[in-house]
Parts: sequence; C-alpha cells; structure tokens
Amino acid sequence: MASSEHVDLEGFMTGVERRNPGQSEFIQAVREVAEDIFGFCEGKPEYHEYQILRRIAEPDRVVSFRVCWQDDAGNIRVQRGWRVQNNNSIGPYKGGLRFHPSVNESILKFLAFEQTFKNSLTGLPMGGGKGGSNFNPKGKSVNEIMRFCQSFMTELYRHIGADVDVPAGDIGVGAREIGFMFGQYKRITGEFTGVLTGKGLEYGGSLVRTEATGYGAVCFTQQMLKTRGMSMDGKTVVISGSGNVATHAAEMAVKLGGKVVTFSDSEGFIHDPAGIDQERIDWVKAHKTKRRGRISEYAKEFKSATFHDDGARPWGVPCDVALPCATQNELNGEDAKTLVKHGVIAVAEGANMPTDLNGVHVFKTARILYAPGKAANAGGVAVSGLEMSQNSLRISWTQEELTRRLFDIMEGIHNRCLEYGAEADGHIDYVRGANIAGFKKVADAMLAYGVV
Ligand code: NDP
Ligand code: 2IT
Repeated sequence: MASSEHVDLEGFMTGVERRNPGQSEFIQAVREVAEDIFGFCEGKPEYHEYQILRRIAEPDRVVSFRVCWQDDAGNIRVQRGWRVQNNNSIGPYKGGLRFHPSVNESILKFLAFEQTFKNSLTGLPMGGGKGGSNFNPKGKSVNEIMRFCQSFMTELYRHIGADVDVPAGDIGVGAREIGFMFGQYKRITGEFTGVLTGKGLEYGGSLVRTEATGYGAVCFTQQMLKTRGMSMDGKTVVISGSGNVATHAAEMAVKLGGKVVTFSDSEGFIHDPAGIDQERIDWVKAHKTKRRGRISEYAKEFKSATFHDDGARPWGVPCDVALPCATQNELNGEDAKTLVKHGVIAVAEGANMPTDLNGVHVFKTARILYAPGKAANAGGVAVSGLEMSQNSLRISWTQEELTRRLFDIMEGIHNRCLEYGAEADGHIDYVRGANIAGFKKVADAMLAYGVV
C-alpha cells in the first residue's frame, strides 16, 4: 500500500517547484520546513513511505471565487477571493483572512502551509488554512468595506463552519471586517456559531484576542532571553509594521521594560530615539485603526522622531531585539547581516515569514536567538482556539484566565522548540525545533489515518 519512493531534499524541492510554477512564496516556505524535516526523517522510514511531507505540501483544497461589489460611485468592481484548506488532520482548518492588493494563490498557500505547523505547535486541536482577497481596503469608505465583506462571505460561507474551517483576521482584516463577515454569515445561514474568531466581545469574541499575537511574540522573546540569563528590561527594540501585531508587541515590550524605537508601514519607518512609550503607542493605535492614517504622521506629531521614506525598513537602527511584524520577506540577508553586525541578541517574528531564506541562514550561522513566526506569533491563533472553546462551551473566560492560558501556551511552544532544537553546546535552533515539533503531531495523526 505505502510507496517506498525515497528522494533527497533537492529531489523533493524539484518536484515542489515543478508542481507549483511561479509560486515563489509557497516554494520558499516548503523549503524552509523541508530543510529540517529531511534530517529528522532519517531512520524513520514510515514518514517517507507514507509521503507525509509531500502530502502536507499539497493543500487539501484551494477554493477560488469571484467577488463582485459596487463602489460608492456606482462602479461594479471585481475581485478574486480564496480559501486554502491545507490540512485538517488534527482539527478543523483554522487561519486568518488577508485583504491586500498583493494577495495571490502563492501567498495564501504559503500562509496555510505555515499555519498547519503553527497551529500544531500551540497544542490545541486546529488544522491549517488561510484565505483572503486582492481587495485593497486602503482609501475605501466604511460602506464599501461592508459591501465587499458581505459579498466575500456570500461565496465563502459554503466552505466554512465551526467544525469545518474557522477563519479569523490577518493583514487588512480586523474587528470591523470580522463583524461585517460574521453578520453576513449569520444572515445567510440563520446560525449563530463560532464560525469566525476575532469577533467583537458583544457577540462571542474573546478577551485578549486583539492583543494576543503581539503579546505572545514578546512573551516568547522573554523566554528566549531567559535561556541566556537575560530579560527584556533595558533592551532597545526595533519593530516593523504599525498594525495589530506591531502595536501590541510594542505594548508588551514596554511593559517588560524595553525601549521601543521604531514602527513602519509600506511607505517607510519612523525612528524615535526618545522611546515610544504607552501614550505614543496609544496614539499610533488610534491613528492606524480609527483614522486609518500613515505612520509618517508620527514624526509630525512627535518632534523627537524622524521619518525615513521610500519604503525604507528599520533594520539599520542598532538594537538588542528585532521584531519584524509587518509582512513576508521584509528582512533579507543584507538586513540580517546589519542586525548581527550591530549586536542583535534576539529576533522574533511577529509576522509570517518576514525573513527571507538568506536572512534565516545568516541568523542561524550567527547563532543568535532567532524565533520563526510559526513559534513566535502563534499567540494569536492560540487565543483564537480559546475563543472556539469558549463559543462551544457558551461561556466567557476572564482577562486573567486568558492571559494566563496565553502565556502557558507560549511557554509550551518554547519547550517544544527546546525538545527538538537544543544542541549539545546549549545553543537552541528554534527554526529546527519549531519545524520538527509542529510536523510530528500532524504527521503522526496522518499515519493513524492511513492513505486518505
Ligand atoms: P495589520 O493589517 O494590522 O497591519 C499590517 C502592517 O504591516 C501595517 O503596518 C502595514 O502597512 C504593514 N504591511 C502590510 N503589507 C505590507 C507590505 N507589502 N509592505 C510593507 N508593509 C506592509 O496586520 P497584522 O498586524 O494583523 O499582521 C501583520 C503580520 O503579522 C502579517 O504577516 C500577519 O500574517 C502576521 N500575523 C498576524 C496575526 C494576527 O493575529 N493579526 C497572527 C499571526 C501573524 P500599510 O498600512 O502601509 O499596509
Ligand atoms: O497568521 C495567523 O496566525 C493569523 N493571522 C491568526 C489566525 C487565527 O485563526 O487567529
């Protein structure tokens, strides 16, 4: 029954490249995982015989659909929507929805693939999925956003469900968009179920979900620093992005005594050597979510800051801790070398795959504390998992209970990384640890199911 086909890493990647032409982000994400999994599978023939990695690297399904909507001027607009259901071996498909003009099948396949390992690492019963659209929310009115979300859900609703696939937010999708989509799902199906997470607190949302990704990433950084007898206290922190993940990472870094000095968006970054304190973080949050403003305006509001334009990124600013929290491939090999040259101690990815493969290799070679997104940013989906549990039980846990559970889960992920990533000299390869621990649980479930 089982195939005995056994190829090496490069043979495997040649097949992935042949089957996914032009899908560079997806191929990159698969390679990053395969580099570790091939070594781990040596001496474990069942994973090869049952083609486990080959099967995880082929989404269960990719649904693509047309989304029509009408703008305020009365024009008919046509967008493309997707849901990639990567793997549901250990639970319902789970993962966010991204609305950004750059969204395409490759990006959503990479995100759904990564999500499969990340969700496994949380220890909660969630499979991996991701979806979204090339819709650009920037500059749209609230009514346009609502009409788009309703139209998107009118197609998506038939593919999701509380026990089937549970989407949430990601870039361009926050509480407002989740509200519009949940309202439309409820309207179409007549069901009030936990079919989306990241909902408002009034209608089944969970406390701490908004903060969870950023808080969790800094909690993970603190765990990493602890292995070297250090803490966030007094550390200079460079952050990219200025959305949900970036602002909450900054908030927790400041709470733990760190000095945050940068934020960015797609236009550039601000550098505030005076330090971005809680008051300034609150200003950024309001500016980005309520006023939908640009980060450049921070430098007009706070005179201690400078704005660096032309899409500049903050990696040249000397720091102890770097937290990339914007988007994929925003930190390349040269950026990684600059960070290392300036003495960076820890890098934790709030975003998904923000470091390109060259950058990953630079961090690995320099043996700094480097946490990949699937470990460091898992706090968001973890509290989404807790939102699902609360919805099923029809109860709401308190802020304290949820914060405790989030921190316990992040510590659990750290321990799982240690299990497979600790080396003889005490160095921890978090990339290897996260890839193997995430893979093993999914792989063993797949072995139990046979060939399906
Ligand atoms: P938001 O939409 O709240 O913020 C995104 C931020 O990243 C903005 O500052 C945005 O700037 C910037 N950004 C987005 N795309 C680009 C781009 N192509 N180039 C440069 N900057 C860009 O999203 P989130 O904070 O939720 O997500 C940020 C990252 O974290 C993503 O990688 C996401 O997948 C990941 N993540 C999110 C989780 C969550 O719970 N929300 C959970 C785990 C990971 P601009 O306004 O100019 O577009
Ligand atoms: O990348 C991610 O983990 C998210 N965008 C959150 C997914 C979720 O289901 O909460």
